Amino acid sequence: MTVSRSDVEAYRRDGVVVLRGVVSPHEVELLTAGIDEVLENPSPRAKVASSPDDPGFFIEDFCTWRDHEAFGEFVRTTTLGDVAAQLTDSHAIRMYHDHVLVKEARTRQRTPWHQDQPYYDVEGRQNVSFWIPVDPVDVSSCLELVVGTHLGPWLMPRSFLTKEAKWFPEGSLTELPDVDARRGDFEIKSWSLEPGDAIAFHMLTVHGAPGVSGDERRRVFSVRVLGDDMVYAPREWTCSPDFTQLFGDRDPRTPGEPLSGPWFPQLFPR
Ligand SMILES: O=C(O)CCC(=O)C(=O)O
Repeated sequence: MTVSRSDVEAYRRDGVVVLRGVVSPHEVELLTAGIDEVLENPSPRAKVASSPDDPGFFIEDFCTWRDHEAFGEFVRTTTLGDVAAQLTDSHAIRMYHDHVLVKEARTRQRTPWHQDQPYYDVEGRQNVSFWIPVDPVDVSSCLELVVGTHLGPWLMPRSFLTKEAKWFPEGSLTELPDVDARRGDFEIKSWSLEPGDAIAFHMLTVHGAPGVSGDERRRVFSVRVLGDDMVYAPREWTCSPDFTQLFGDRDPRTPGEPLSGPWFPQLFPR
């Protein structure tokens, strides 16, 4: 799987690039089956991210790939590790985690603007999140990403619905700008996507998403991967996803070291 020079340059310059047809039809089938299983039987980590009066429904789940064989096959066979190695100039790529994000038809709830890395327990710059829809996504319902924000700074993470500072302490990071109030001041990217397409973005790229209109369903599997300089950075607070809850007192990670163990398989080279 060779990524074009212009896609690599776009990723490094903008912190986001769209990759057309990078997921095969069989892989789309696997991801669809896995997502539908998660919807039937969410994990204890699942969160409803829409309010009760929303005409639709937004649910997220995390770290589900080991519970669903369809996701397991995807993780064992995907070539996205090779893609990430090229985007990040890494020799090796490991899985960090999966994230299922489903907005049912007519979901009004926006995904607020945020960066992902401040919620995580990893440091380093060589990383990629792949946002992979299994349904066609119109540009009006697509993830939106603010070009160049992957260069920093880290911005204050808050809980999506109640806006609480549950990660970094109040005042310790700059607040996110009000992107919606000043959209003209930012370069914002989003696309219409078909199953098989993916958006690759950096864990510091500011992104958000509208609700979904009409009868569209927006089922997404996202896989987050780590390149050469990414290391475990334990925090004093509970991160999202909360790996400590999965590991109990058998956390295989060493502070300052790359992640290893069965939750973090190497995706490239195989
Ligand atoms: O799918 C969404 O609505 C938001 C996605 C997101 O925030 C992410 O993939 O990190």
